[in-house]
Amino acid sequence: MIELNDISQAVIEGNAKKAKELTLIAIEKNVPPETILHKGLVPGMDVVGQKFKNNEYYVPEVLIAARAMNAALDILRPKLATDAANYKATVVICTVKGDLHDIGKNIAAMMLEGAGFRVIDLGIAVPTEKVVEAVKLNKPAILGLSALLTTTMTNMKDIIEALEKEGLKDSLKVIVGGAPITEEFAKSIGADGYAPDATIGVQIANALIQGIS
Ligand code: B12
Repeated sequence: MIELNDISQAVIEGNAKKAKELTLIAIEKNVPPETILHKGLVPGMDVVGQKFKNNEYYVPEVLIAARAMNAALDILRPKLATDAANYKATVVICTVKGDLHDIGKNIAAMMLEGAGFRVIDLGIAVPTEKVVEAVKLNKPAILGLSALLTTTMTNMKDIIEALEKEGLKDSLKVIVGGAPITEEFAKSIGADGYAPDATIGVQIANALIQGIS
């Protein structure tokens, strides 16, 4: 019997091979992908975050754990995805300029995909001009922005201002997320939604596209 704790442990140890193997075994045993994500992988990363905070882990250990987490997410992604014909709306998502944290953004992207959105992921440390370009090109209903650093969260404001300047803001809704973000901050920069986690992100995205259509 596969223990979800073992999956958490593989992330904590930064053992990508084990994290992938255990995720595959769990899928074979019909453990729902959402359960593997929320009861296995995410709690593992939470422990890593705690250890980093308490100076038990340093950047290299965190990086190795993040690789293990992302390797397992790669396996889960197709299991959560919806087929192309049934997309509800397009979401462009990225981590903002100067910020390399992508685990939360990847989870949000995956959950949105699983909920029926077409997700265009621009990646990490994306310059404001690139975001604006991608909005022009893909005309998404929703733009999802992630920032994990207090020094980079202000770049979300720059993006919203740039979209306003180009006359693009009225045609889409912006959802912001990431550990330092708060509801107040989201409001203060003119975002349409704040997602403390990916599940709430999906709920907000669903509510916002109803408002659009
Ligand atoms: C992993 C990690 C790293 C890894 C990142 C690897 C990777 N591929 O992502 C590495 C080692 C590279 C790293 C580097 C650094 N890090 Co770091 N890192 C973390 C850590 C431990 C975990 C973050 C994480 O993945 N959490 C798990 C995910 C699942 O949670 P999440 O990101 O919050 O996402 C959820 C929600 O927020 C939400 N969400 C997030 N984004 C979005 C977007 C949308 C659209 C939606 C809908 C939802 C959503 O949904 C997600 C899932 O539910 C945090 C600690 C913490 N408590 O957050 C520090 C932390 C963020 N890092 C920190 C720091 C200081 C750094 C460095 C500056 C360290 C250094 N000295 O070099 C560098 C900066 C590099 C850079 N330029 O970005 C600080 C930030 C402090 C601050 N106030 O700014 C933290 C808080 C640690 C700490 N307590 O000091 N880090």
